[in-house]
Amino acid sequence: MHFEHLILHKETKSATIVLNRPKALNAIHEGLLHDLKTVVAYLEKASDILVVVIRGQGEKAFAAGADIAAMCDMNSKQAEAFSKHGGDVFTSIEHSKKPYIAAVHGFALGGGCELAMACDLIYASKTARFGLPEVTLGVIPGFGGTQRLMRRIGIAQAKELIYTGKTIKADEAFSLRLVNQWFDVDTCEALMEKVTTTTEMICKAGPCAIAQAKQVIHQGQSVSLEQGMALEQNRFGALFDTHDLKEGMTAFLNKKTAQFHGK
Ligand code: DAK
Repeated sequence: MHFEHLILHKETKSATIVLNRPKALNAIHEGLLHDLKTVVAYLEKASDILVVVIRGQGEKAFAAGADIAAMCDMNSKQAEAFSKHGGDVFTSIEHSKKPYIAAVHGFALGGGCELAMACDLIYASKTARFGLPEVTLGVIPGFGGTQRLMRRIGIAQAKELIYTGKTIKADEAFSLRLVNQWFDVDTCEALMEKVTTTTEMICKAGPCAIAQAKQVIHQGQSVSLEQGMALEQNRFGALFDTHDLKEGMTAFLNKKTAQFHGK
């Protein structure tokens, strides 16, 4: 598949989406959003792909935000449409059956940070810099940042980051629990090697179970504990109708490695 603003690498069971506008630090404009929407929809249907990594092209940035040059002359209607377009694409990542991992090397600011937060896991190299500097431009985060940041790190810390627009390093992002892990590496390639350890573990698990776990955790965020437990019990039961569950449990009892087929 060919895209104008991103590159898709498919490995045996995983895929990597590379945001490919390095001259503009992978800033997100309509064209990149369009490509992202297409590739996410394509990967959703690709039964051979079990986990997806997103990274930026080049050593400087994951993505330095929404494209300021493209936004500068928008009127309110166009801006709202742009915000909705980005919001919908990022939500399709959050709602995907497959885990998405943001591999952040360099700047993940504004829309770049929002894209990372739409992913399930965020791993960072020591060069990573996170922030939502929108207010310094006279705007607010428009791709879900006001909502996802507080859900990830709590309302007080989210307000501080959003009101100040400050940029934080990988270790601080880790202590705020914005990122899952940061690694003492200074190249994107070295970060990707670290990320591979996790993608390989996910690829060995049952895809139906991963999909259900993702959905239940996500839906559980906005319901009561009782409703969340009921959801979990329902999905737990449903997995007993899958071949994957029989395969996983039979393989364990026979001391073999399970061969899952995602059904
Ligand atoms: N947009 C467009 N171009 C960008 C960019 C961006 N976000 N960030 C960097 N670039 C471009 C620079 O203009 C420069 O282009 P040339 O001058 O070479 O043509 C090139 O990338 C290299 O950048 P620098 O020369 O600035 O590189 P430095 O290493 O000196 O600085 C930096 C790196 C990341 C500190 C700096 O580039 C920077 O501060 N960039 C902007 C960061 C930022 O403010 N990001 C947040 C963007 S706002 C909404 C929808 C969405 C959003 C909000 C509302 N609605 C519609 C309501 C989201 C908003 C954002 O994400």
